[in-house]
Amino acid sequence: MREKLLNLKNEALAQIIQATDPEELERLRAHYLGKSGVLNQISKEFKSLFDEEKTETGRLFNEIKSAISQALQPKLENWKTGKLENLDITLPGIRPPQGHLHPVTSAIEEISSIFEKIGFIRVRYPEVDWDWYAFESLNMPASHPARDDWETFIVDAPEHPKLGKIVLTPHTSNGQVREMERLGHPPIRMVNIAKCYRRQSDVSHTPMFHQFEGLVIDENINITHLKGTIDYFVKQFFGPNRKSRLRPYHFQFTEPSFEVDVTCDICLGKGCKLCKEGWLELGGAGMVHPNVLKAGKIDSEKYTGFAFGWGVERTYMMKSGLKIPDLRLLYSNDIRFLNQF
Ligand code: FA5
Repeated sequence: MREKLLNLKNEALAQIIQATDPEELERLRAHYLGKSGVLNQISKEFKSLFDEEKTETGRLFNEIKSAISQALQPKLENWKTGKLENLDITLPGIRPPQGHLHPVTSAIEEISSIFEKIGFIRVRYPEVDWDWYAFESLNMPASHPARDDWETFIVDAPEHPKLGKIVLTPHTSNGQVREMERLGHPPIRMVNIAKCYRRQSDVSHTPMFHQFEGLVIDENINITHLKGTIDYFVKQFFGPNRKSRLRPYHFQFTEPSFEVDVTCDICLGKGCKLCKEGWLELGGAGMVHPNVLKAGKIDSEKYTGFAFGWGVERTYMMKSGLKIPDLRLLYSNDIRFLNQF
């Protein structure tokens, strides 16, 4: 009996809350509280209860009857008088909680659109790829010491007779030869943005991060095109008062190779406590090595090209006003941190 009464109460209150017109409310009142309504029918079953149960069940019965009546009455009154229950239309609305894109996703969208404006095509290549594309075709034969820099995760799977082992791509440069194969011939202007993986974790390294890789191949491409493209990106992404510079460096797949720096957002190149003599390191770049063009079956006598590859997270951190003390925070899924962006 107790179960039956409690279920009845829940069912009645749910129907009253959902009722949208006075006729429905009247029908519910008759159904539950009327002379031949459900509650009166139940009260007839009281006779069969033991004496000790009668008092307890009677109290519950009265409570439920008055709960249903209290839910019905004001709603019916309001309909009759034309007043809508608890509704003050002069109060400001309550904004429903609204999510937003992850800062790294926003950065990827911004980076893509900056390069697309000057004719680059956004592409995406596998994040789990063959050794051939990640290393061998990039002028890094098996057991070349330069490979160590990429601290690569190798998948425990059978090797391909020609393409070698399967790796979690440690950089987006695996897209270079893939893009040459896709298009077959220059001109090539790609921007490849994808996840990369390395066995690294500290304040400036995450085991999973993103890179964006630019690759341009055509006739008569030289370093001035590389520098011009970098300058264009730096002004668009960081602002017109920021500058870039190329520093000599070494990568197996570019010759000559550079590291690209951008002026510090605090001191704008003068030098301060937060930067190295006014400059922050953005990433690698260089002129595509002839061996890489050969691996992509492109005539290295006729065509030249440049490439660059930078971390999305680090590049985003160098934007004015963003001070992220630990890169790993970006992937900690802490809503208090992410809400700030
Ligand atoms: C490379 O990965 C080269 N493939 C870049 C390149 C492309 C050079 C084309 C020449 C031509 P490097 O290992 O320096 O280079 O990484 C490039 C950038 O990726 C770094 O500057 C940094 O911004 C980012 N990066 C590298 N490892 C991590 C990591 N564990 N966490 C976050 N960002 C990282």
